[in-house]
Amino acid sequence: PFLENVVKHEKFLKGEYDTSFIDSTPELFKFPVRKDRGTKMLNYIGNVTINGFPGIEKKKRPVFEKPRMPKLPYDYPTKEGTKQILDKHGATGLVDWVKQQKQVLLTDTTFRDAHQSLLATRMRTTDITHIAEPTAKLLPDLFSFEMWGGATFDVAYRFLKEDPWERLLTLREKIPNVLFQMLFRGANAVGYKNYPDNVIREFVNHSASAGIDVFRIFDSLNWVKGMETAIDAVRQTGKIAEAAICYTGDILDPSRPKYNLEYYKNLAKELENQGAHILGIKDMAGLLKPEAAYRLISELKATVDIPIHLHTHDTSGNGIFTYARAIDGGVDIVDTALSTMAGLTSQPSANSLYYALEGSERKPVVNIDALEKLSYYWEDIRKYYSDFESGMVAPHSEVYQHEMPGGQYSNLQQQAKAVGLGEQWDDVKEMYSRVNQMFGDIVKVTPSSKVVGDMALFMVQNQLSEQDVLEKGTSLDFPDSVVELFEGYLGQPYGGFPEELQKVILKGKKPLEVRPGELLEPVDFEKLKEELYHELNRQVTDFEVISYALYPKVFLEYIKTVEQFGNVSVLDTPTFLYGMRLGEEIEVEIETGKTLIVKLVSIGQPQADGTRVVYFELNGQPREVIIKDES
Ligand code: 3PY
Ligand code: ZN
Repeated sequence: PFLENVVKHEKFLKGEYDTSFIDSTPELFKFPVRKDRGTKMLNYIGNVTINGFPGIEKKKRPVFEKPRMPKLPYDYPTKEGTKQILDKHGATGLVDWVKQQKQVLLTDTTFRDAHQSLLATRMRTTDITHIAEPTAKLLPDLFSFEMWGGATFDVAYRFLKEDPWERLLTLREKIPNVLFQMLFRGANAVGYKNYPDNVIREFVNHSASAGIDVFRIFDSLNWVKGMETAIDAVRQTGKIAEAAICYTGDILDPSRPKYNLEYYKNLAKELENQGAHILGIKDMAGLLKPEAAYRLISELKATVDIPIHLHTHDTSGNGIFTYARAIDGGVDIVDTALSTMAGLTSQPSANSLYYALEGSERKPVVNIDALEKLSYYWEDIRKYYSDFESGMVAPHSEVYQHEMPGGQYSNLQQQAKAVGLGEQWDDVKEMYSRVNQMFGDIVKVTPSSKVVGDMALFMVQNQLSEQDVLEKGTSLDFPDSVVELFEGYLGQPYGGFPEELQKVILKGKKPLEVRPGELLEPVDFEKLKEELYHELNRQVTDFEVISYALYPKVFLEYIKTVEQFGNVSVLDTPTFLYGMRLGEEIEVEIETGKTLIVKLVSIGQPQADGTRVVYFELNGQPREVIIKDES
């Protein structure tokens, strides 16, 4: 690209540059042999065909039906929506509009939380972008699409080998009419630890400029101080700061008074004073029971002036009932997913809620046929990812006991298996709730939920009781995440840490009492850019620099994969996850208008060095690649 710029420069074209050094410097013309894009792609396909994909049981590529797409006339209009209201009237204009609506508004989470909670966040960009334009046309009346943030950011790099910014930019082009919403973990951004304040600001600015309109900001301990920087940063961009309270405990249970109605009312008031445009209630585990929802929402409506946006998970099977009562209580917006991506650990179904509110003046304005047609698409797409399903097939009311967030359940289950505790999964769940009590009954959501999970595994594995931890603690090597929590690196829990346990865990170390972001050295982005430039040997974008600041190792690992295999995000998902069947032919559009036709011809026997030759045809020409068989 640099040379291209030089030779296109007007001075160069006019011959005003002295370029004689080019003639006298022959080494400039020695280029490294670059593997072309086609070969890199064949290497990827050959490799996944022979060695499989991490997390997927090795098997021949299943035969999938072509996903059903809604059929729309080519000139079907894209109606203006909430995005235009925000762009024309600003954040307060949008908030006023929300307040004027009689019907309940819907956020669709299919693009983010639904697959984070059902399919371990593995949904690839191509499967989302294919349905994006029809979705924009068919659902113009939604409040927003939750389509970014949470775990999607690092999973994109780590497992899908694609660029999360690219997803955001592409979707924004295809969906111009409805607000885009992201989940933002306050001082932890889209990571698992606190970042310096300037990283938070930089991230918010770039996300806003790339297309995010609504930032749902939460703190994993409901610590308002941990949300301040993010709320302020979002307000400065002119976008919408939805500050969220994580719902935990049970306001109906008098034996658990810590998180009572007063607690939530005080927090709500505090967040409103802090500048929130919308109050989010983030019920990440699905603990908010229907009657509690009615009480909580009606009391909060009387406490704050800003609209209220409720998020729940349908794990217990009570999600629609909870929403119905929250709607009676006056909630303004609720989070739903398209039916085939809804239910269980995901959000309640939009389709079901539509029918549940038949006859109510608050029934959402949405095209039910559109919801059904779009659901067909997701029913077909979901099959690609079946190996990432949690195995939960029925409502799971036990969630009221263990209080594990929707997105954590299958993860922790995998973690337990990995350390040999698969058989003791029921003990781990029980220990999870005991650890919560031991920690003083804390909010459990990423990343604090991970700490509780780590400690539960640690205690089951080492057969420790609460008493053992206190008595033998000084000789125990606690998981790092547990030590960091008690050091104050995730902020301060409501009511403080249990002192005796904190002393045992910290072994004499002094805990933080201020916001970690105040102490963390600001990141020098110019310096980081320079560093990355040298590392990658090319110009880097600001987006890349931020990703590198957040996840240095994961980001560089991703870059390495791209160097090895090219841009694998252009492959269809069956090929990406399962490779190809013998004799199969696929088309890959490597860039707009440039399509490669790939046929898998045969696979050679393993050689003495463990490699196999894989024979392809690429656009009709024979090509072979050598793949190491890892089996
Ligand atoms: C996340 O932080 O990714 C969550 O979805 C928390 O509920
Ligand atoms: Zn959620």
